[in-house]
Amino acid sequence: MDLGAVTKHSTSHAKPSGLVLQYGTAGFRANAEHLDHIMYRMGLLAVLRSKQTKSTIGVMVTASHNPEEDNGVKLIDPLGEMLAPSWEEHATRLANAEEQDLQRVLVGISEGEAVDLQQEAFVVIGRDTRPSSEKLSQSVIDGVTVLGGQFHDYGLLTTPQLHYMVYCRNTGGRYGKATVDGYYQKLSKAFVELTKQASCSGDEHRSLKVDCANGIGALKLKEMQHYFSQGLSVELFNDGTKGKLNHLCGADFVKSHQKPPEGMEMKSNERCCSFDGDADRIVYYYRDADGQFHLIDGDKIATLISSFLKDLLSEIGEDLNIGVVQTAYANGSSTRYLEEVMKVPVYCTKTGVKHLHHKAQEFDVGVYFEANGHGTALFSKAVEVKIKQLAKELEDNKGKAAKMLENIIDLFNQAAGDAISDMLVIEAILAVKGLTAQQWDALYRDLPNRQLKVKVADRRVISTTDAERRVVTPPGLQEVISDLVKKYKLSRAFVRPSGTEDVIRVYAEADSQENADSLAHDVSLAVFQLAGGIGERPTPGFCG
Ligand code: 16G
Ligand code: MG
Repeated sequence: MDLGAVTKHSTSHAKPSGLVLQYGTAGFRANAEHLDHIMYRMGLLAVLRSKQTKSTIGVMVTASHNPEEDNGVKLIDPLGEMLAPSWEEHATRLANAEEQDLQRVLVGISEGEAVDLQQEAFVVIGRDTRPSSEKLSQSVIDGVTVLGGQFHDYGLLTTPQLHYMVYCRNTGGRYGKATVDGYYQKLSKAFVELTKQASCSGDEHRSLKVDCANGIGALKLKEMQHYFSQGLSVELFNDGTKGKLNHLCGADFVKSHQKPPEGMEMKSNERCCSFDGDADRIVYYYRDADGQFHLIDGDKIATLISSFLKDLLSEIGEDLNIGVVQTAYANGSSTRYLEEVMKVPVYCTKTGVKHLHHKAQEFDVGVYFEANGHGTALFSKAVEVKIKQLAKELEDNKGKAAKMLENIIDLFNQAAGDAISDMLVIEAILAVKGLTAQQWDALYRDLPNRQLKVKVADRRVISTTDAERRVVTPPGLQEVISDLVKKYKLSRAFVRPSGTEDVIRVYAEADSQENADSLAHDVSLAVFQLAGGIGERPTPGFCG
């Protein structure tokens, strides 16, 4: 390690003294102006991680659904997964080291992790369409090169595409070709083959309206659409030519405001969906004949997918287990439907994709989705091999089911939740089953719910247990919440510190919207009073 060079280059990526940032749920996020030193240092860290794992590591520059002025960065581990937790801690320490401590912290990480400095390092880099992203990704490259790492800069990519590239590169091309074209071809081929099986069930030409949040999803879908146009035509809105990234549009806006994005013309009963700013989340929606808006969120996506997979798995009859993983935000109706009607086991983990992903890997087939639309399905290697073998050997119904599963495996991005891949899976399932968005939506009715935010002096005063469903500290808060919940029917509420914003999040659901709002408000007040609220007290009707 040329520590002199590290320090010398660091002066042109100087850390504003005193600035402290955390590697949060999905990496660092802040106003883009505060991130130059973070990018340089994550370049350094990616090299150490690459040497340690003897694998390619990814660095993605994006702040997902955050406002355009923000940016962020996260590292991608060898199998396309989120960075290991112990390295998140290294990332935070390295990011916050003052200039004079940088060398010491870097050496500390390298020695503590027994990194072989002679080992080669390779880092792949991607970025979203934010105006700040290009310059920030140059700073990552500076960090990589100063430690002697090799790199490939993919330029503009969706976050899941970079996960895919990392996974391909570390599995010797078996998963797919590590190029954008390789990604388009792999997914489109699987999609077109799957939907061919639908043509026997009276196929009409399928079309879908897509709100791209004025982000990278628009660019990539434009490039990709001719690959799958035989099966689906997409009409793009908020494609970045006019509007501002994530502003009044995108999956996060639609889910949290439960209304359509600006800039999209919706006729009644047309199927529409929204991506977020880096295209790793998707939600669906439509307007009914009375003009009423209906949201089809990640929970309903998980239900559609797991029900389809469960039927195919029972058709091939190999006693393969399927599990669904959700978080506390999953609508109570979805959990009840999955467990009681579909008889599928459901598990709850903490918020954040890494937790869901990890749990889903315990099953032969693990479907995970957050209510906000981030998710995918994972197939164990043994299941994949079995299915491919059956698909090759059999011509009967079992063989047909195996062929469909084979295509589904190829169509899902197994490295990360992916709006483009999920969209194609959903469109294929709807086509094969001959379902409209309304029929899909009618599987169950969501319980009315409300999410609020409360500002507190220090959000770390709230700690939780039981997959964030119960509060441990401050003492007494859980008892108050439990008493409030008892006042309503079909009710549930929980609070947790956000991993991406300096706030406490409050979630409540109940038998009516009025009751859900009132419960959310009461719980917000309790948080404000018992957890050191600052600023204005929550008032009824306040929609944080
Ligand atoms: C990040 C997470 C997302 C989670 C959200 C929660 C990833 C890739 N993204 O966007 O899964 O739902 O944070 O945000 O893990 P919060 O902690 O502010 O509620
Ligand atoms: Mg995102």
